Amino acid sequence: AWKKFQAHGFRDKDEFERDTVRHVETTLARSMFNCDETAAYAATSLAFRDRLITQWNRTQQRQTFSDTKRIYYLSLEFLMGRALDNAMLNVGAKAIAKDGLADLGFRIEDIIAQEHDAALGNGGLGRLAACFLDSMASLNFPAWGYGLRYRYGIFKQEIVDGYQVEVPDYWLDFNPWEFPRHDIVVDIQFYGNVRKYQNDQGKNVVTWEGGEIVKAVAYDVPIPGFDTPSTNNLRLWSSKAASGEFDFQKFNSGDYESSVADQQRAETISAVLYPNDNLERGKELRLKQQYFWVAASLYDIVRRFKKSKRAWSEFPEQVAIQLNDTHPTLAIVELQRILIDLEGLEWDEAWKIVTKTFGYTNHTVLPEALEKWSVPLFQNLLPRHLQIIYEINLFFLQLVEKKFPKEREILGRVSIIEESQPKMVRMAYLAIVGSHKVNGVAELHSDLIKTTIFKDFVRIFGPDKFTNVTNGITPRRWLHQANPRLSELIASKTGGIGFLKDLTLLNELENFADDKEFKKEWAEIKYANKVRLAKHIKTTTGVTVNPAALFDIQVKRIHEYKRQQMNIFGVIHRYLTIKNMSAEERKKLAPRVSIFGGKAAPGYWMAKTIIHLVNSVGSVVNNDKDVGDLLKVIFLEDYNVSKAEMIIPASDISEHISTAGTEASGTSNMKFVLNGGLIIGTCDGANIEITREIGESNIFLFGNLAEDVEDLRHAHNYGDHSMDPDLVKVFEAIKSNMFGDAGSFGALVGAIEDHGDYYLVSDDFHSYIQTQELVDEAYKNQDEWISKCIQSVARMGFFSSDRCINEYAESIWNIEPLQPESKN
Ligand code: 26Q
Repeated sequence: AWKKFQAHGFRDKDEFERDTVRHVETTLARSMFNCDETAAYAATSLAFRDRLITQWNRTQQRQTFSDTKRIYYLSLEFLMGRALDNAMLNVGAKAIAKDGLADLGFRIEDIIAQEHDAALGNGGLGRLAACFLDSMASLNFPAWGYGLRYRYGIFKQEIVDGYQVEVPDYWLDFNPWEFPRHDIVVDIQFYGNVRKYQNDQGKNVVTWEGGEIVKAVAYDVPIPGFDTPSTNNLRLWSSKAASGEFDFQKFNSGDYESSVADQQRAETISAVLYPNDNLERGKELRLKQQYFWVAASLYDIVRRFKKSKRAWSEFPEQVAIQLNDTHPTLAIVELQRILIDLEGLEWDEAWKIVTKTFGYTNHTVLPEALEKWSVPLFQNLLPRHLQIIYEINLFFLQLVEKKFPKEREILGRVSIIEESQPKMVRMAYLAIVGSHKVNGVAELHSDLIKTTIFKDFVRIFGPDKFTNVTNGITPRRWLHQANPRLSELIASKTGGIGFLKDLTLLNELENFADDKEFKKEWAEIKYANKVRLAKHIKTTTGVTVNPAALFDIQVKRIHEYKRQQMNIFGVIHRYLTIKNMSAEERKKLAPRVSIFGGKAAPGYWMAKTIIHLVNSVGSVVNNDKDVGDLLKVIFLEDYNVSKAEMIIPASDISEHISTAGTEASGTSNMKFVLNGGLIIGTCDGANIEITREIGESNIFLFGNLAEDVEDLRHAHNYGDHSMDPDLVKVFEAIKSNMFGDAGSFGALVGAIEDHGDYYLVSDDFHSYIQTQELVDEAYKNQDEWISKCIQSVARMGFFSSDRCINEYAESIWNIEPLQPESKN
């Protein structure tokens, strides 16, 4: 199987070496004698990039000539991580590169580690977009991603004295994976005025005039498929002043500063990724980013369609646009504007085309994350778009009125305009009205949106408009790349690497869940992965952890709903328990390492307090001689995609413990199980489907159910609730200044004790602690534990993003793959 791959890579290591040396000596203009790791990384990347470009051009040509439908995936976030390792594996030439680099005096791991993560995303939503690009290319779908080329991705996190400090992530210094397209530039308009008049033929026309123009410049990133020559495109837009470098007129008239300021203002649009995850804040610059990116992308898509000289009515047969959350919802309005204002179509005809083209994916039910924009802000920035939104709303409300003539109240509830002070545009409602399909990202989540936040819309449009597509992950990056030894072991038992293209082939592993030899190798690989993480912990935190201890990991964005606070309270409970034990009792305890990682949004005070508490508990526990190896508490700095690739394969148990009904899906739960770790979790998001697939006996579920959350919250607010006694003891310990000044943690404790415990930490604490004790017991029986892990992996086939993309293709996009041309 590997032989076949090499067709897209290098013939042999000599060819690889020749190309790499040539890039060192010519492209980089350096001599091989002073070629350091940075230069070796650059040259290796360029050598692989050359291979990708050839395949990429072929793929694009073929897609153009075949003239079939394309998918456009619009996402403000693409959390790609590193590209070189992925490129080597997808073209199937990593072994060759390894040998070649060794000849040149380098270890391939060190070269891979030179690359800076492309961190153009916050968390789950951004990484999902990256997994989808991998699957769409690997399945030979003609698909383009469209996003923003942020100069600064998500900030780098440093921990200083236990507190998070944010450092800008300037990542574009040297990026061999992007191609500037200085010939693909789109003018984007903001502000200005709308004028309506009759033209010479007596037709009513609308123009949008004046305001300011910013240029959008395209940068293309090749997306290689796995085991296929198909190489798709990710197009990222960068903003530039319309007047070029700076305004010469202003410059010559002596107004130098303001000419530079204009340029900087334009470049600000694509300067920085907003670091909020599941929180919206209504900043004008964010809306500017959205329109800038959406308008440039649609201009590009429409231009490509117009080349085909087809009738506009065929647009939805040629183009499917998927909206990754509401962030690109303006695309609906922009396409309607293009069709009626610029192309002269009638409203109804245009609107039919628009709604057939778009699909909207919802990723949250949290009210604070639902996007809303103030009408005055909109009016000023995008006056014509606001008019069109009002028009869309008018027609929509007329339809609702006709359907429910006796229900006046429904109109206010579903209106795209919220009648508040100021009025607000509800982006999710606009996205629903302007799309032909709306999907949630896991079964429970898709059910919840139908019965809660969007229930009126289900009555209006009927249930068929709403559907579920459970998330998935790419097994290429999250198994083959992150855990090569496990991938190889699986390949040896499932008939080669075919499982990486059809993950249901993992089923074969069921036969080895009790195979002694296989289990031994399995355990050795897990241990080696834990040793690797232990080394990383030692070098980054100075703490020594025992790789034989149970590694308990929670890595994800820090958020109250994800309940890292419950985890650390559980750790404190464990610490207090150990302190009260006799030496005899301590001997029976399973040693544990509690590992946390994740970024807090810079303005999210409570999340930052959680990080501070974890670090404070760590410095007490890790230095307590009584405790020794029995408990260590680690906070890993700057969690990102490349660190995830090292951390996830090293888990024994990982935590997915959100308040039931709050985590739309979660995707790291899938990554952990696929890498042979078990999980402790609530009945939330995709945990439920994971349980159904792998079996209840292979997962540690606990806590209240989503259907009971509302009543529990109600009880809290009416004083009908008493705090969990174990949690009270934990709070007493915190209040005794055991982990430093209790005042720093007052808000965290207060939110639970005095302010309604919105995320139900107290309600779930007891079952959480009990379930952790079950984990301790289960881990002592290593033989059974490993069997559970193997059985779980064997049943994870469903969670491939390939399955997920095939579902989108069939039920939303109505599109088929385009087989690549054969080599000859
Ligand atoms: C919105 C407006 C203004 C500024 C920022 C935002 C914003 C940015 C990012 C809102 C939300 C996000 C990210 C959301 C997210 O990552 N959601 C996660 O999506 C995953 C993929 O579907 C799910 O698995 C997670 O459950 C969900 O939390």
